[in-house]
Amino acid sequence: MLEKLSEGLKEALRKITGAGYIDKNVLDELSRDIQKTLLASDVDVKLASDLTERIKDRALNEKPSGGMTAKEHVIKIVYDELVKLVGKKSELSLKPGKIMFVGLFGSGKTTSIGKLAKFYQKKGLRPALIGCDVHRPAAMDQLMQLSSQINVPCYAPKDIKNPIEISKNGIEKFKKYDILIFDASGRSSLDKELADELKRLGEFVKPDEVLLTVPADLGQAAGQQAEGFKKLVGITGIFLTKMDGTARGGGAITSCAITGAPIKFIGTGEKIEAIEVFDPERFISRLIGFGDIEGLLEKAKEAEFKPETAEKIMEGKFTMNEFLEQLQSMKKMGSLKSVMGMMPGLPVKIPKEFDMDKQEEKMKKWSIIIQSMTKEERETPQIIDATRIKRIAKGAGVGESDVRDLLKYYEQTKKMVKMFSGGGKRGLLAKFAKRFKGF
Ligand SMILES: Nc1nc2c(ncn2[C@@H]2O[C@H](COP(=O)(O)OP(=O)(O)OP(=O)(O)O)[C@@H](O)[C@H]2O)c(=O)[nH]1
Ligand SMILES: [Mg+2]
Repeated sequence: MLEKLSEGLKEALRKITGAGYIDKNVLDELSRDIQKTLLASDVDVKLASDLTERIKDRALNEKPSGGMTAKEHVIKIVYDELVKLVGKKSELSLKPGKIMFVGLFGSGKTTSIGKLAKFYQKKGLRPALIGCDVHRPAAMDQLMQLSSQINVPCYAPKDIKNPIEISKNGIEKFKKYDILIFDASGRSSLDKELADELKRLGEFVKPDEVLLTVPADLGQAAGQQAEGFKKLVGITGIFLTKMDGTARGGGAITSCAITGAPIKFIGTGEKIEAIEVFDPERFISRLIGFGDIEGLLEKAKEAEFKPETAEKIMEGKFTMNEFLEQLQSMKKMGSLKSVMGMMPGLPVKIPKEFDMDKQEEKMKKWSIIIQSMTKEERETPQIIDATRIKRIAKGAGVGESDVRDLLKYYEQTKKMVKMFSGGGKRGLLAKFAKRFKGF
């Protein structure tokens, strides 16, 4: 997600870290670099230039606080300003309530409803879905299908054509449930008819949240859509979908932030787990490589990935045991790459081959290979020589080249982990991350 933007910002900051001292020239270059990378992500030109002006101005005129070096101070300013650019943090309610989803055709409403229902389910609340899209018969089927997939009850009658009547029945039917999620109709554009229908439905349902799904691949145009819905229908927040696989996410986020309707969630894939709570500070610190410890631990908890393992990895300990643990939870947790992206550490580039998403077969094989190793081999993989490779391959029922493959990948991963954990808890950037937390 947002790899180019992230790389661009990290690269700009790397230059600061590498500069001899901070002067106007260095700051000018930093501004140019940041502007360039923001524009490439479809951020509005004026927004980007105002931002870099503020960064320069503050860097030249403010004194570093709390024993920070001049470089740390500049990085902190960049971080601060980027956080402001992507909006305010909004508190996520975990109380029972009603949530209505609105959005245009294909913006990801139904998919996001599934993700959110699952999200609340994991938090111990009981969600139920109500289908109010009376215009597309297929919409009801889709919602029904989704609900059975995630084991959440759903009321989506195809024979009732009045969304208010459906809501009424649904609310009555799901009295005992905590979170009621309403899937409203969409249209190809926000016209008066759609606005009226959504308003009427809203007046009846009285939702605690009205979430607008907007696809991030619209770039800046996402903000215009959000503005339109905000004016005509009223929304309490934005669910920014399809953040994966678009280079224009920066434009989508910043333009939505301007509307004042907070981004509450982002969708990062088609799968039901591909949902993230949007928190500007965590989002930016991850983007620029300061890590997202909280996010990492939260994910670890969800995936039943032992927190001790996460901690060991952060401390730079990474034997075959941690590697196996990692392989086994990879499917649930997302790729190693995304997990690494959450770790504090040097803003280093992650090679493409670390994207393990599509390598499930290989991961299965590798798990079996590691399970065929002795305790000693797992703890000190360096001792695995040709004879041992032969034995392990035989035991696992795979070729010797598969074992070599695994050892190579393990070594590479270990190197990456070392780079990322960068001196562990005492590492320079880990120190940074801690310091920034206090602000
Ligand atoms: N890559 C990616 N695809 C997504 C995401 N969210 C939704 N989609 C895809 O976008 C397409 C449309 O999603 P739907 O959930 O059907 O959208 P909708 O707003 O309910 O559409 P209508 O009911 O037709 O108005 C589907 O193919 C989804 O898989 C996301 O975060 N990432
Ligand atoms: Mg739908």
